[in-house]
Amino acid sequence: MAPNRRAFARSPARFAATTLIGAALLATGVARAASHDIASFIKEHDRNGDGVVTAQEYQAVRDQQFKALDTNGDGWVSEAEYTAEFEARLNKENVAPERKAQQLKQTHIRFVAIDLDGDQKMSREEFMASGWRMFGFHDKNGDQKVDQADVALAAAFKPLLDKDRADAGKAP
Ligand SMILES: [Ca+2]
Ligand SMILES: [Ca+2]
Ligand SMILES: [Ca+2]
Repeated sequence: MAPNRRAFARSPARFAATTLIGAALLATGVARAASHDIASFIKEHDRNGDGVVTAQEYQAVRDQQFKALDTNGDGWVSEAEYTAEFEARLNKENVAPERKAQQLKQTHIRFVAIDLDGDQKMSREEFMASGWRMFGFHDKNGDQKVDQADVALAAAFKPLLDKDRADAGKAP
């Protein structure tokens, strides 16, 4: 780990970013949506359409995404570039204005979380590191592939996670 990254890992900005993301994920019910999220992840990254996202395939798609995000081609992605891409997607999907404003706020939180050293530039390394965290999160059985086996695992654990949550809500 680079020293500047280590410093940021301890910094209040980093803490605030990860806490906000945690809260946002809980609010949207990440456990409930886990199996659905993996299915969308496969749809978005399965380049050859065999239903499996290999690590190599993911790397290639992620590389392409970074290039597309870096619209002025200076080798890093600014928050403006990052937001513009997301906003274009929301516009295409005809998202309601109030939902759009909320989503753009999330975009800022995501940018801060990906920009590990806090220099306001999303480097390729930072973008890839964030991608591998996501890949690892979806690869439930840890075989370096994301496929239906991971969807099935997430679906199988869903009732357990839901039960934990229900129990947590009960008085002791
Ligand atoms: Ca594939
Ligand atoms: Ca950075
Ligand atoms: Ca897997």
